[in-house]
Amino acid sequence: MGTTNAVGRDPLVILEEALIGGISHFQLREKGTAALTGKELKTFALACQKLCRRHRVPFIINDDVELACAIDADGVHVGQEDLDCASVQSRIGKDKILGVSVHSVEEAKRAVADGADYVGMGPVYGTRSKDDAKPPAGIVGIVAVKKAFPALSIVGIGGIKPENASAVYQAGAESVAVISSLAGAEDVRGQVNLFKEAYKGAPQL
Ligand code: 3NM
Repeated sequence: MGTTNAVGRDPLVILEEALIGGISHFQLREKGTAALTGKELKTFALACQKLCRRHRVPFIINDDVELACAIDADGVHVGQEDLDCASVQSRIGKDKILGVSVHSVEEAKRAVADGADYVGMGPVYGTRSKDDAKPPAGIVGIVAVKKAFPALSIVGIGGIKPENASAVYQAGAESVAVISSLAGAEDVRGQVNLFKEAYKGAPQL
């Protein structure tokens, strides 16, 4: 999530509610024309990090390896179009979390070879939160990557809500990454709980 996803609310309040609700990880993804940059972005990132640390939740930064290194974030997430994953791994060090967006078994294979700790697969369903999102792929990609790499942590992303999350978990995703369904929820804490319920009700194959 980033500041532009907060739909008129204070993004730090949304984050804190989500943390209290029990999210396992937080990724700062500050994108778009209204996105914070430079000093303002760093200040915002530090505020997010402080909240995450208080709740002992890993704080991951999307794309911006420099910022992640500067503030000692817990990890970095990169897309296929972004920096090369192996060089990110060497810059952040092996003790940090490295996530990579993948869309096929082939991309997942490379991510694993480059040292990714998890892969993000999406968009599973239709999304309005990413301008350059690919067409929704459903859960088939997750099933294929899970079959090829049973031990790999797969995070489903794109249009995921409590109502459709069970299918994503059942397909083999260890977890789901969500923007609008949480950032837009009236009761953010309650929404996190609904995701947890969906997880409990969907034992992995
Ligand atoms: N990445 P929402 S889809 C950030 O397909 C992002 O890799 C995607 O937001 C991918 O939960 C996406 O609002 C947006 O659909 C997810």
